[in-house]
Amino acid sequence: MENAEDADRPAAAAPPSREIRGFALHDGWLGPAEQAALVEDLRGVIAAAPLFSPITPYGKPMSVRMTSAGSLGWVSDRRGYRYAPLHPAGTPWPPIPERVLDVWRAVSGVARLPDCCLINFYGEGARMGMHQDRDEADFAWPVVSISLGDDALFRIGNLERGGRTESLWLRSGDVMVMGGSARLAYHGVDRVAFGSSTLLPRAGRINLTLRVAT
Ligand SMILES: O=C(O)CCC(=O)C(=O)O
Repeated sequence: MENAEDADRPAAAAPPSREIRGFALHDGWLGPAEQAALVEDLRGVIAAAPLFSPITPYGKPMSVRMTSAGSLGWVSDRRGYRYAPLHPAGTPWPPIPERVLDVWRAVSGVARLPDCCLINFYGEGARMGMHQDRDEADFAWPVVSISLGDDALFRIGNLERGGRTESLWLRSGDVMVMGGSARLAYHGVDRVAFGSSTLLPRAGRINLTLRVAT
């Protein structure tokens, strides 16, 4: 078990291949075999904690389906956005696969491990509106994103809603660290190029975001 001293000690982070507005990109961090192994791990997670279709607190259905691994999962319903210890079916979330934690260890630059891995599944036509990730207790911890499957057009905004934005394509195997000045930047996914990857047998995109929620 991690003690407080270990948790505080920063870990060395692999240098990113590029940085856009503080979003640190590791292009093609995971090779095809590693991506396939991760998908197998995620099949186990989804068997224990099935994907569900969340609704926003305003009653609008989200187009992505989601589930989580870890001691906490992110949920959204009429009661609001929050981290919850149980899946909507009332069961605990399965542990975060070790292979996923290995990515965090390599790129996050911190020794504390995430307590939530949010799994977003984008089927045909799914997207994610511009938002900030701000349901976590302490924004000093980064969020690490892993992309698997179809290419996604990811948009980066500003610390306030609106203003000039920049977009980039996230491809299968790409890893991105949202920390420091990027941690509270608005971001979203405008569209997914459905069928652009052969990683998932019926196409689609999986995005994992690793978060320290508490
Ligand atoms: O799918 C992505 O690349 C972004 C996901 C995201 O922004 C989120 O889960 O908060």
